[in-house]
Amino acid sequence: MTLADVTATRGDVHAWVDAVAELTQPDAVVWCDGSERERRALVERMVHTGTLLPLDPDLRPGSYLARSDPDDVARVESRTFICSSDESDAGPTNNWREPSAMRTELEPVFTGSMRGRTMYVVPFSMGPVGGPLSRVGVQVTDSPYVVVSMHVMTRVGRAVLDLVEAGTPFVPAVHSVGAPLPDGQADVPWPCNPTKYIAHFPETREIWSFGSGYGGNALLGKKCFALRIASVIGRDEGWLAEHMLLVRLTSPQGRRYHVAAAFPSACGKTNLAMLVPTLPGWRVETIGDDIAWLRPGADGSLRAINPEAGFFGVAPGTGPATNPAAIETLSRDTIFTNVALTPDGDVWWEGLTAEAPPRLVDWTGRDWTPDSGRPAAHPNSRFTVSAAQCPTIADGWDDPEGVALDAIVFGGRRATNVPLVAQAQSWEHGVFMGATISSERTAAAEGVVGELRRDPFAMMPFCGYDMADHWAHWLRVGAALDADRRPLVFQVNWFRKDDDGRFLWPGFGENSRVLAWMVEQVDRARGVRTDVGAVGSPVGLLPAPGALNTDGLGLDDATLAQLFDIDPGSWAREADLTEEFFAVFGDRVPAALHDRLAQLRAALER
Ligand code: TSX
Ligand code: MN
Repeated sequence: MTLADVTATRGDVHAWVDAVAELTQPDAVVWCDGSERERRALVERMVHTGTLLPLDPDLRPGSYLARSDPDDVARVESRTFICSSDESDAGPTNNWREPSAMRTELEPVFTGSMRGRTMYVVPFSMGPVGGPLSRVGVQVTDSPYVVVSMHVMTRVGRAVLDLVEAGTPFVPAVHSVGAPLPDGQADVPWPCNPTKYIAHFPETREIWSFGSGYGGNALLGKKCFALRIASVIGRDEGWLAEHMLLVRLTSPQGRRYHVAAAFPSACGKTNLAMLVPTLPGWRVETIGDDIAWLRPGADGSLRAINPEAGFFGVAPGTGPATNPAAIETLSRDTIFTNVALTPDGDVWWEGLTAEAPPRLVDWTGRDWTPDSGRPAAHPNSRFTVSAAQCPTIADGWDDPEGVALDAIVFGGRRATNVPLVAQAQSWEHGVFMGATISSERTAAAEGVVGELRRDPFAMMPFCGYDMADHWAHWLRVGAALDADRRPLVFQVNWFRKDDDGRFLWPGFGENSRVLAWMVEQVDRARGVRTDVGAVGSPVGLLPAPGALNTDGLGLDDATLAQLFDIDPGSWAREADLTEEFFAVFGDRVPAALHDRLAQLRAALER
C-alpha cells in the first residue's frame, strides 16, 4: 500500500481508515466518540501502562502527570516539512520536499508502524461543530495520550463523523509514534522513534506525522492543521489562520471590544489572554490563547474564532502573580506533561511558587532538591486543560459566528528601540509591523541592535506557504474590509529596558493601561470620542501626553520618555536590517512593504 493509494481513498472516510490500517497494520481499530466513558477507559489503560500517573485527588482532582521520553519534549522544526509541488510556494523559511518524493520516503516508515498497537480514529472539529468558520479533520493515531489530549483541545465526536460521512471535506491526519510492538513485547510509558517526520501536503490538505507523541508534533489539530494547513486553505479562500490570542475587553462604560494579538514564543501570550486588569472598571475575558481564524464578514468587519477547545500551555513561569486565572484553571481535570511531582502527589514547576519545595521528583523521574543544579520541570513542560474551565473565559467564547475584531496587536521582546505601544497609520503599515516582528536573541549582549530574531506575524514555524505571500495575503484581506469596520493595528513591547538592564514597564495586569488606550483609539477612529489621543512619530502614532493612563504607577517623566523614545540613528540601522530581512524573500515581498520601509527612512531623516 502506497501513501498515494491511501490518499486516493479519502472521498470515503471508512475506505480511508481501512487503507491507513492496511499500511500501518495495527492489531485493532477503534472509532472514537469523544465521550466521557471513552476518556475514562483510555485513562485507566494509561494509568495501567504507566503513561499517566494519577495526582492526589484531594489536591488536584481528575488530573494526571505524563513524563515523556527525554528525547521527545518539543516540536521538531528541522523535521517539519512543507510538501508543495512548487518549492517556491513553501518559501525560503520552510523545509521543502517534493510531494511524491516525500510519499515514497514515508511509505516504508509507516508500513507496519502500528503493529501490536490499537489505531484510534478521532473525528474532530476545529471551531464549534458545523460552524461557518469551522473545519473538520480525522486523525488516526496509535497514541491513547493523543486521543485524550484531542478530547480536550478539539471537539471530538459522532457529530463530526456525521459531517464527514455526509461529504464535508476533512483534513486526513495520520499519526504514529513509530514504535511497533513485535509479538508479546512489553510497552514503555512513552513510545516514540528517534527518527521523526512532521509532513504537510498543503495542496491535498494532508498531514503525516511519525515518531513523536509530543504536543505540536502529535496533536495534529493544532499547529499542523489550524496553522500550517489552515493558512493555505485561508490563502486560497480569502481568510487568515493566525498564531494569535483572542480577548474581549470591556470598558467601565460597558463598551465591548475584541482584540487579537500575535507574539513570538516567550512573550507571555497566555498571560495576556488571561490578564486581570489593574485599571479600575476594566475587564478582560479570554476567548483563545494561541490560534485565531480571521475571516471577512458579510458586513465588512473581520470576524474571528478560536478554533481550539483547550489550552496547551507552557507551565514554567505560570504562577499566582503572573497568571492567577491560569492557576485557577489548572486546579482540576488537567493533564500535566513533564512537570515535577511533589511528595504528596501534586505538581510543581519553576515559577509556580517563589521557593522550590525541598524535595521533588523531577520531570525525568529522578529525585530532585533545590541543589540539584537542573530544572525540576522541563522548560517546555505543559498543561492540557479545557478552555471552558478558565475563570476568565468569555461568555459566548465558542459562538460559531465568532467576534468582530476592533484591534490587532503585534508584539515582540525588545530591550531597545521599540516603544511600549505604537499605532499603525494604515492597514499597510500594520502589515509592515507584523512582517517585522522581532526579538533580541537571548544570548546576545543587551542593547546590541543587529542580533534580532525575526518572527513575522509570529508565524515563522507555522505558515504553510511562503511568508512574503502571507504578507501579500494580509494586504488583500485588509483591502476587502469596510474602511469603517477594519481593525486598528498596533505594535507593543512590554520588555524595553533602561541602561542598567531594568524593565521600564511593570507589565502583566498593568498592560490593561495599554489595551485601554488602544480601544480608546478605536472609539476615536469611529467618532465616539473627539479628544486627541495620539501624536505622530516615524514609527507610528504614540499616545498623546496624558492619553495613556499611568496613574498610580509611580513612573517618572524620564521613564515614560524612555519607554517611547525613538532614536533616529538606531532606527536607521533597524531599517537596514529590515531591508536585509526582506531580501531573503526576493521579489515576493509586496511593493507596499518596500514603500513603507522607504517612508520610515524618510520620516527618520526629517
Ligand atoms: O507575560 C508577561 N507579560 C504579559 C502579561 C500579561 N511577562 C512574562 C514573559 C515571559 C513569558 C512579562 N515579563 C511581562 C508581561 O507584560 N513583562 C515582563 C518583564 C517584567 C518582569 C518582571 C517585572 C516587571 C517586568 N517585575 C517587577 O517589576 C517587580
Ligand atoms: Mn503557540
